[in-house]
Amino acid sequence: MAYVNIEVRTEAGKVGIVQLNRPKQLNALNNELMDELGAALKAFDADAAIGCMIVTGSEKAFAAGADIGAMASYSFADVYKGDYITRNWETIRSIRKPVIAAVSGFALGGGCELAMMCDFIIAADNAKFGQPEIKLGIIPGAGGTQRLPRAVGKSKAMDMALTARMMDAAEAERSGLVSRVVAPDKLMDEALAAALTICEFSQIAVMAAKESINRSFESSLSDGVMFERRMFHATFATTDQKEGMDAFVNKRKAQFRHQ
Ligand code: CO8
Repeated sequence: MAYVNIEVRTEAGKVGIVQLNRPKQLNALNNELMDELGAALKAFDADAAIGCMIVTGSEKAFAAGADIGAMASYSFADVYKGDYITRNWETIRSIRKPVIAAVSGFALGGGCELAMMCDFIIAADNAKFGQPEIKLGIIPGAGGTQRLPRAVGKSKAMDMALTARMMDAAEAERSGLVSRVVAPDKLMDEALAAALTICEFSQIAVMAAKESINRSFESSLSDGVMFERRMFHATFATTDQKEGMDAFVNKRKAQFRHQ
């Protein structure tokens, strides 16, 4: 597939990178971009050589939200019956390998929601997160009212969604929305280093850890712990578990074969 709204590349043959590329619109998310993003991530997910993915934007904007111009004239019937802004926003959730969001600049509305759909967020110190949909007479529609309170708690999520105020990178790190903050010129290095670290581990264990953490958001504590226990048991069926433990015992570096 030839991409127009994103740029796709790999690093070290192991990390798949998707860069949103509508700079004039601050990477506003439209159907075409979301189709391309979904296709690129699915292709990386299916590629045995790829162990981790990074989604990023430009220095000024990760993404300033859904494309307001494209949405402006739609009626309730259009958005409810049609597939606009629904058909392809959730593709990223079906990706089984880790996806890191490397966020610089604005991550607003659907941009903040897209970052939150990734597995974790590394932010540049100029990042700004927000759910300003209320200013447009709408509310968040791609999980902002659900994932933001899980990430930062009710009070901050209400504050952001109801007043439209933006959260800077320092507050986002304090609040647990992002895992690390670095200088803008170090953002991709930091994300890449994290991705390459992940690539060194057993892909089966990495996928099982991701699946188990995601399960915690969908289940009771006891069900989640039981799910984790069974996944933990299952890792003992892999050769990677034998390799990882043998390498530790014999004081050598493990060579995982993802089996
Ligand atoms: N959509 C379309 N175009 C945009 C968007 C956007 N979200 N954001 C910025 N742009 C465009 C501007 O129109 C402008 O274009 P032009 O140069 O042709 O006038 C260009 O990008 C640069 O923007 P600004 O001149 O405004 O740049 P500033 O640095 O002055 O301001 C801001 C940057 C603060 C980011 C400002 O552009 C802004 O407030 N943007 C809108 C932010 C917003 O409201 N986002 C939420 C959108 S709604 C949403 O995301 C709902 C998601 C629901 C998903 C549901 C799926 C199922």
